[in-house]
Amino acid sequence: MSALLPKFEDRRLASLHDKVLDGERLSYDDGLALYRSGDILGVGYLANIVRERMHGNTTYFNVNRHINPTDVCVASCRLCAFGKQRRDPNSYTMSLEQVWETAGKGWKEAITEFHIVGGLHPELNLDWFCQMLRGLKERYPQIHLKAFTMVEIGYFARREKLSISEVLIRLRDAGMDSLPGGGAEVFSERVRRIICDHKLTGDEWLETARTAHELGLHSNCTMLYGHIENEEDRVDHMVRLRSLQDDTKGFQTFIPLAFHPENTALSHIPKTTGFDDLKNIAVARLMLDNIPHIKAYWVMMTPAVAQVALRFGADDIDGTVVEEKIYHEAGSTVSQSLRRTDLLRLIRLAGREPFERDTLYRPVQRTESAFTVLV
Ligand code: V47
Repeated sequence: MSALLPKFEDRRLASLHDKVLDGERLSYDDGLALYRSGDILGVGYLANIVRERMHGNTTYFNVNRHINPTDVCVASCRLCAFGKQRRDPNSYTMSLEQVWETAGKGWKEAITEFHIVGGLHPELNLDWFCQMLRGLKERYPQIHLKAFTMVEIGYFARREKLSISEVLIRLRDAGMDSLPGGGAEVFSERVRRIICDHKLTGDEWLETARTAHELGLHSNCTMLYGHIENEEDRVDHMVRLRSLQDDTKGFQTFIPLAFHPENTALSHIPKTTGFDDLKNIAVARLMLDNIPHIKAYWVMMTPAVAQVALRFGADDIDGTVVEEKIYHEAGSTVSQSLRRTDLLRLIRLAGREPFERDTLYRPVQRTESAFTVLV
């Protein structure tokens, strides 16, 4: 019998093993113990139990395209290499026609999602973004619009002197179908003061997400790690997301995001390691027991590490992306795009079963040039 029990290098993991097998919620202190453990295989083993209990062998992916309408941003966050000042000759802002044209470029297989985020532009008003969404829906009615981080929503509200829910309702009426998870960074105010002092606070991010969920909109959530945060900040971030999710059930997916330091004001900070990237996936799967999916975003962690992450708690590898600016401005050297066949191969060679999903995790059936979402 004992030969069948896993041997943990870190004895503290043995007691967490019982909790995981019983489906018991892990505490803040358990989260810290996981982060402090050097036994990456033990932590990954525990996370894989939960991952397989929730999703079996299935690994989700989608066929999507990112669109960044502008990189002009009033926030100047130290963590970011993407945002530029309006007078910077290297900044860009697309016209509405350019956004609609860009949306149709760079893909052959029918895509199911546009992922749209951008800088906080001082001159583009809410009406401009509503027109952008309407124009996309007119031209691509079958494509899901996952658009605007909670940070952009908060900025629109301040700029237009509207409430968060008024902004969300206007955008929803114009075609926004759900929201991505960006801009959460780490909720600790001590950390935010240094890495993103002009951004909304952690509480404001959470309240904006709560409002979106109460309006029936789904969103994702993220955590930026590998800068100046400590393990307590990471666990606190996860516990706060978990607690909101207990109330709203609106988060679909958690995406841990590794800080990329190049071309940022924090460029002296070393890059994260594969060990830390896998650890964050695994701890997230174990702590966020009420968030259905954990995404190994291949752009952020490289396709090679994302593939291994599918055995450390992740059940989603994101999509084809097509064009990526946020990580590439910050020094990412991976390709900006993977084909659907590349994703299938990565997933299958990890011994997992690929499942093409739409943004809301419904199955997608496709011929080469069209798709049907099965509901
Ligand atoms: O909001 C910015 C982060 C986010 C850097 O919801 C940086 O499905 C690392 O949120 N190094 C954008 N990270 C990416 C994002 C995302 C990606 C894929 C899928 C989904 C989803 C969401 O990236 C930003 C910010 O939190 N970020 N600069 C940087 N230098």
